[in-house]
Amino acid sequence: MTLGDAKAVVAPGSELPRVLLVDDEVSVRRVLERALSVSYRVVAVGSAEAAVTEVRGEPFDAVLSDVNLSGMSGVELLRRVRELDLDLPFLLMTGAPNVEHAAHAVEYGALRYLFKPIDLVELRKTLATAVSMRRLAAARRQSLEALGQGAHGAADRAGLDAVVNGAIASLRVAWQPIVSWPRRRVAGYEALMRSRLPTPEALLDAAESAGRAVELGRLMRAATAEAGRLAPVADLYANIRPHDLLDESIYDPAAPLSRIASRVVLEVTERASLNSVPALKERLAKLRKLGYRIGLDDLGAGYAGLASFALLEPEVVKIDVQLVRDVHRSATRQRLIALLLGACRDLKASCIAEGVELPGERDALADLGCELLQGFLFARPDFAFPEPRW
Ligand code: G
Ligand code: MN
Repeated sequence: MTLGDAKAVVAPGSELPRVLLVDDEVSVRRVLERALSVSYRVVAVGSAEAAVTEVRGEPFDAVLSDVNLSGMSGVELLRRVRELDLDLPFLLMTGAPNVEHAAHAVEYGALRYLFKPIDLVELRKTLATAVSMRRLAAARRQSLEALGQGAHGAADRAGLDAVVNGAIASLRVAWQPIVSWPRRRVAGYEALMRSRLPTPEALLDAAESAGRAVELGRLMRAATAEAGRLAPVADLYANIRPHDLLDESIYDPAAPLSRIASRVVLEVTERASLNSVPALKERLAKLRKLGYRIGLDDLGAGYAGLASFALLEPEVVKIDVQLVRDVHRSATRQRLIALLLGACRDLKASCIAEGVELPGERDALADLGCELLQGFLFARPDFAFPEPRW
């Protein structure tokens, strides 16, 4: 190294990218450690458990791991690493090539699958790519988060599973009162999903991407039944999506929420179309036979709201915040809400206006004859059943 060399001005070791090398064979560790230590700070460990401990400590720029570790496979180690670090590039090495296994590993987020004996030129190239990818991935995730997109932040399958597992472990039910304004009484509480992800939408998106939306729905229904036992009033409102109607467990009379079905309004929100649910009428009939009432959520927000009205024949209709906002200042909104209230009356559905934030909105809705109201004006959602402000 000459004085003119850029590396010469860097304090020894301080700026070298850190690589975690995991292999239970001492000889492999020794060879690779020696080969890489010129360009990397290598931490070599002999077991997956030791690797997890290392990842918990100082951050690494890449992991290079054997596929067959005693006690834990390389892919399993990758999943554990993703619980701690969503961006850490992961390279797998194997002595026994297996295409199926390689494809699986790559699906879960292994950047490369290298075959032993390791070609050191290829390894150096791959590691250099990995280190720059790590920096890009972190920057990309931060900018997506700043834009409010990709809120779950996972870039691969192992990361997604880790995010969904963490979110599901932190799943909680928040409650928001639905009030009868003329009576100054709480008419029910809506169960709202909360987790360590920033919004319920982020959790739903992550679960959907991971193919676990049905599982999430089931867990949320069970959590609603469990938390609902402490409710100070009878009526509980639970949100379901069209895919939940395809889950047989929702029709199981022994399911936790089914046991209290006569207290529950299932609010159906349309993310996917209700038209994609086969035998919808029979499914709704089964739910009603269990004792559930059916609610149509967010009427006025989507494209298919009125069609859903006809498909669901709901007992309860919730008018979306988009129609409610500033209703006291808009004759058009007043007319539209009056129309919906008329339709609800004719079809014997009760009607709830949601997203009420202003006294003016509350009074205009009351004047129109909408008695059931929900929104921040009365109470924000909270884990302990919040008392409304009157
Ligand atoms: O569409 P649905 O009723 O499922 O939506 C409930 C969501 O609306 C919850 O996430 C809740 O926090 C939010 N919310 C409840 N009350 C208000 C409100 O008064 N204003 C706004 N903007 N959002 C509300
Ligand atoms: Mn709802």
